[in-house]
Amino acid sequence: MNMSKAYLGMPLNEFIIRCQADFDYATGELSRLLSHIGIAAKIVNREVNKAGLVDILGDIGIINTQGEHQQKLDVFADSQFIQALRACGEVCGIASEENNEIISFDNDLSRDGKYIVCIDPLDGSSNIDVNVSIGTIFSVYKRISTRGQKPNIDDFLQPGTAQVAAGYIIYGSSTMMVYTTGSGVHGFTLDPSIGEFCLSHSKIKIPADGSIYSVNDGNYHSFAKGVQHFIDYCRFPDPVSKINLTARYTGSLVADFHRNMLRGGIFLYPATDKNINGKLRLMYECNPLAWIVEEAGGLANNGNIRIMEIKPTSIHQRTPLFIGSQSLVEKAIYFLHNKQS
Ligand code: P6P
Repeated sequence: MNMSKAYLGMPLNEFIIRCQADFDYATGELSRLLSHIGIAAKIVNREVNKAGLVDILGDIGIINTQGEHQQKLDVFADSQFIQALRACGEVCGIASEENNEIISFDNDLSRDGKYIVCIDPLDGSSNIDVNVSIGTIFSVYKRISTRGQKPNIDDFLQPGTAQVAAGYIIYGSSTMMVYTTGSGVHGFTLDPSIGEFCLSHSKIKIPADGSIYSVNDGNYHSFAKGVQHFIDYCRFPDPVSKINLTARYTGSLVADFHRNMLRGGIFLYPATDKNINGKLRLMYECNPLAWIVEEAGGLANNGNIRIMEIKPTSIHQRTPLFIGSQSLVEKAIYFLHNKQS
């Protein structure tokens, strides 16, 4: 779509449909899929916003595939996005953080679906009870297997470069949906008075330089020497440029990423003693955010290669993550490879 025709305040569904013309193969299926994600996001948002008032807070005593305590809102969000994606009829199956195996939508409508979705229904859930922003992250691929059949694992183990859509919802001081389909990154803010996501950030670009670094400093001792040297660089003013970075870390990936997208900065979750392959998951955290940041002019790397070039071997595999403003990610990778002692 000619972005000049997009006006601030334009509702998400209208924007999606108008952009549909950008895609040779789009005959409305991707538009319908994204619209259904928006519907589920509004429902999850309603529950997140009143989590403190109803008995939906807290731990349900179940450990998920990641070995993390499932929170009630995690389970609710997972069910809402599964329901919405099954109902849209364009998705034949999903991989979700909350479910060990892929979920095939085994009904006539969905079996013919053209897409698969990888999703973290509610990322940062440990922050739910303390009212810190949390988020949903999703990634959309075209299926490889024959339409009409159940999807198989190969439909899901595609590199991030094969994504056709990627996005996140942040449930924060306001609720926003940010996504890309390869024609830039666009942000929509939920207007509760009309229950619509409305265009608020058109063609988001991450500042090439940034003054924020986001890392769990408690892991400093177990980082590789190059990472420790990069963090030391961030902590002290650059002797030449005198740039002095600011540390910001919420423990909620979507919140830290979104702030850096708008202000500039780097988020890093390197390998640690406890998570030797990093903590964050490739398929439904790192790949979608990597495409979004690259579309916005930033970089996303695992310390050696672009995140989106990693060939997946498991739907829940983890990866180290360095993501954000180009200059800071390049600097981090430089330290990682040249300051190892
Ligand atoms: P740590 C939340 O559990 C999460 O997956 C991301 O949202 C967040 O960036 C990260 O883990 C925080 O991990 O080890 O710093 O608490």
